Amino acid sequence: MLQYVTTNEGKVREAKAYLDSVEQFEFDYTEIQADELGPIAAAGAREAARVTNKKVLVDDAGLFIDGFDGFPGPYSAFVEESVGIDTVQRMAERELSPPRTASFRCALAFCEGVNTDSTETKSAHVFTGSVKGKIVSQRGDQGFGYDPIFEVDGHTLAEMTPEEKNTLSHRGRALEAFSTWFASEYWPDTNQWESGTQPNPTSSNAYSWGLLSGPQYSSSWTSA
Ligand code: ITT
Repeated sequence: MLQYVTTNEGKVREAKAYLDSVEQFEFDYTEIQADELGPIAAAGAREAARVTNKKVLVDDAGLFIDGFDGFPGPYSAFVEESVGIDTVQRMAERELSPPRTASFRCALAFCEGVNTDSTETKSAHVFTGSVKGKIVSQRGDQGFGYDPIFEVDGHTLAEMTPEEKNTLSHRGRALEAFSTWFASEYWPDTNQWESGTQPNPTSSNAYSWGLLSGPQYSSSWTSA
């Protein structure tokens, strides 16, 4: 079973709509200060895996508004909690001309604990997904966080079910990249979708995705 390390039930709902063997795991990892989501998720995954010695996934996400140079980006949680999404939408409406473009990004970091022959924590693998959209007045009552003010192809993310959101969202794309890599890594000789991280068929289209590389994590998977 994969442990989805988050306090956010909305993220878990979307992960469960995509992967079979995943459960919410509340672990308070240290959030490092960084401009990008990948290193934050990777450091969190390594810490959670080191302490628990379980297979963990850490999901760090953020809204990057083009006209605000990517703000709130890695500070999205702080901004949502302190001023709220309505204020973000009104700021965008007041300061920016339409179409008020933005992207939502997700970095999903996987780590599986410590090496058996040493006490070293294994590297984290980081999978990213992003989706372009625009900031609009609130619509819809599904989803969570910034979903009501983020529109993609004429619908806000809050107007979609978790399954619909997964087919085009930042998280859906990161989950797709992760599950493809995970199946090839753990069941290279079998039908990769037989067990474990079985993707929901509605989400199995080819998506754009990316792998990050750096000292804290490795990217041993290359694009198909
Ligand atoms: P954890 O750190 O415990 O996972 P969190 O909600 O703080 O929970 P993030 O730091 O990744 O997670 O989220 C940053 C902000 O972006 C936060 O305000 C979320 O509500 C929001 N957010 C994350 N994913 C989102 C999504 O798919 N749709 C809308 N808002 C999202």
